[in-house]
Amino acid sequence: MAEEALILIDVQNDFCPGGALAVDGGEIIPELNRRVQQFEHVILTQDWHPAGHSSFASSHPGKSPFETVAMPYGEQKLWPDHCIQGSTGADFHPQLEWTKAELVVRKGFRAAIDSYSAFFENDHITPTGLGGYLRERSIRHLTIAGLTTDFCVAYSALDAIGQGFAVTVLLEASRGIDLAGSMAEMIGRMRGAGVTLA
Ligand code: VGL
Ligand code: ZN
Repeated sequence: MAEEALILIDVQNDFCPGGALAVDGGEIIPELNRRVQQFEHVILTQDWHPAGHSSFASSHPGKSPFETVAMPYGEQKLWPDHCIQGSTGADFHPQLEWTKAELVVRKGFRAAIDSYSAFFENDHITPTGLGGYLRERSIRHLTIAGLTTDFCVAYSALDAIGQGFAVTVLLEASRGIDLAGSMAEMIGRMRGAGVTLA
């Protein structure tokens, strides 16, 4: 029988108040904990960058966070240093009850390329392995929530649809960065691709 899974995207301290790239991530923790209880299978992603990662503005002299640079794989938005491997900022929010999670997918660990999506790096070619893992386990329906709505949640949802999964995104259990209209744009793209927005 087709199985379903809950995928929580990047519910990490650096995306929560006080963190390096903070959105209102703390607000959604109680709702995420309720969802974790409801699902049999829970998977987490963890943004996991080496120090000096190429997505950090600090790695590009003269550039500031939220500017864009051309990378060999396309345009890349630059961010404040965040989610550095082993740092407190990269830890999951302390109130997130994630003990039962069956898999933690780390992404963004290659210095030269960023990865918003849980499925592919930002070249849209290099897989994380999650698609194969889910298929092998006969998981066909994904419910996705977390941080941030307009980047890692949205790109994960779009790639999941592209991989043939049925996808629901829990907007009320997600929070976005909203740079230059990115919330409206990415919600529109998700709706257009056939993501169920709940
Ligand atoms: C994210 C920007 C940089 C996210 C990760 O989790 O949405 N955004 N790295
Ligand atoms: Zn990142």
